[in-house]
Amino acid sequence: MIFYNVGMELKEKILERLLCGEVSGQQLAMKFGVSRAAVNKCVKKLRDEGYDIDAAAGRGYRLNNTDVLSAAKVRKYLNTDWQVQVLGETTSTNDDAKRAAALGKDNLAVIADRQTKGRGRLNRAFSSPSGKGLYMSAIIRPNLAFADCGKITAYVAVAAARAVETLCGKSVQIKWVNDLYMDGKKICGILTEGSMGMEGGSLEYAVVGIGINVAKNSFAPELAEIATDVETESGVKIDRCALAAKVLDGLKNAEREIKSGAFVKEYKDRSCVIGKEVTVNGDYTAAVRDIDDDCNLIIERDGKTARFFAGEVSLKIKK
Ligand code: BT5
Repeated sequence: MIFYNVGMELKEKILERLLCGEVSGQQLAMKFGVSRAAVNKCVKKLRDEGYDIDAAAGRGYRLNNTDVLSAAKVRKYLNTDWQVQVLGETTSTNDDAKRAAALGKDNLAVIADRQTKGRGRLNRAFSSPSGKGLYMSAIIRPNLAFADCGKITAYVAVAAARAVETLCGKSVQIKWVNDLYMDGKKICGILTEGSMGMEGGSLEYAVVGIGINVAKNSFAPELAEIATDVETESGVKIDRCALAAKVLDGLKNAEREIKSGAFVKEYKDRSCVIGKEVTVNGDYTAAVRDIDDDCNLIIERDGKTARFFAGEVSLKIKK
């Protein structure tokens, strides 16, 4: 059953209904208490946005193409309660979500078809071309003390890995701390930003930005060596709306899982760095020994061990 939000535009409601199968203009008009002309106008708008909608005489409207990003379609797949905003283009969905979080929004996911200034950690660029990936930032407000906030990115990595793996059937590894890999190449990066309450010393909100290379992509030469996409690696075309919903559903237990650390075992099991030789910050070579219960990295160099928090270092796995 579909629940229509009171604030939803008629166009979105019609799209949501079309996603469930063929329906006549008359049925739509009656269902939403509007005129046939209003329905026709919305169908025209949807066609202008790229939806391929047939209108067969005596039968009704049928939606043919489905790989279009839309809030209605993400909602169709969701099993949990999220507000979803879909944009054609934006600079960075993390910036959009941070602005909304500062205004008090919660449970909101901002998704864009492309980003003109998608970014990773330390302001590094994250390539975000149209039609190729899922670029999404979600506002979460788990009640966490400062000490637990370092685990947010790791938790999101596990949620995203599970979602991709469920939909494409191919296993996903995690490169500490925020990258997802398939067969030795990066398919996804995660950028967590947030705000701490000054008085209580606890998290006010976190914006978790997730960029997943979904469809076959021809990466620029400097990226082609290290990046890949889910379709190339698994042979499966994942629907971006279904993927968005799966990731969001997986974020719903953030507070409980981060506090209990229940996800850490899976984070470690998926690690592609434990036991490997790595280059740290492009500077020196070390061996990764373990990841601890707080998701810190433990390395060994010249017989001495050192522990790193998320964000402190960048790793390159040695071949
Ligand atoms: C990340 O940082 O990979 C985090 C990326 C987060 C992107 C999401 S998309 C939605 C939200 N809005 C944003 O603006 N950001 C978030 P980091 O680990 O620092 O990796 C950055 C490095 O990954 C770059 O320097 C490139 O080497 C590489 N890279 C850039 N684009 C890539 C892509 N599409 N796929 C794989 N690797 C990429």
